[in-house]
Amino acid sequence: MSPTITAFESSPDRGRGLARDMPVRWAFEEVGQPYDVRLVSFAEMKQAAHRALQPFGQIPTYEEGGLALFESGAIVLHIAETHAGLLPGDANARARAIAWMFAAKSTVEPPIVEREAAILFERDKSWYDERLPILDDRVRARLTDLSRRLGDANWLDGDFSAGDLLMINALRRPATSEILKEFPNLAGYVARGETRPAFKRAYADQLAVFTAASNG
Ligand code: GTB
Repeated sequence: MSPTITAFESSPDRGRGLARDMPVRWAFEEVGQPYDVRLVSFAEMKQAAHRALQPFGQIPTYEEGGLALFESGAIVLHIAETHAGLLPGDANARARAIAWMFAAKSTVEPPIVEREAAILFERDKSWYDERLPILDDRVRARLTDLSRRLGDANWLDGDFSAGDLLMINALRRPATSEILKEFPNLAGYVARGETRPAFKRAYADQLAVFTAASNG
């Protein structure tokens, strides 16, 4: 039986692939694993049945057989560990790819998300104009180091891995788009990820959900 994930019934990102079912869909597509999607409304996400799968009342979740998982990073790691294609076979290279997954989630993504939250929720606050440049610089500092490490390589460490998948996913957030332009190699890195056939299939599938909801 195929695994089942949850995604927004009607995504607030209007089908731009910014919600966190996107990296999970992308991972499934990279490894060639078919999957089912159960769409949930905001109200359903907050109910006990969904919270039993996702304690914070969010998407995505993952269910297969006796296993239920939450956290997009943990789900991508599980997919990568149980299928060929997203983690190297060599033990040391595999450990390094997993380190890049953690770097994406715990070093690069947090300042991006913090900047995004300020833009969305603090625009009318008295401190906003002073705070935004501080948040810009925190993002810029991470991207400076990442850009230096990537250099002119295609991917972070050898072949494309789950580390690249999560890193590109973090860099795709709109809060990065202006600052990303200052780092042409990172902009190219994101574009390379987005041209992968697996990315395109995942993107099209989540866009189809939004389009169907809009037309329905
Ligand atoms: N750490 C968790 C993970 O990685 O799985 C975070 C999951 C998460 O943030 N889920 C969000 C959610 O369910 C959707 S992705 N939110 C509902 C809630 O908390 O009540 C975050 C997201 C939402 C919307 C946009 N957007 O509109 O652009 C982008 C990203």
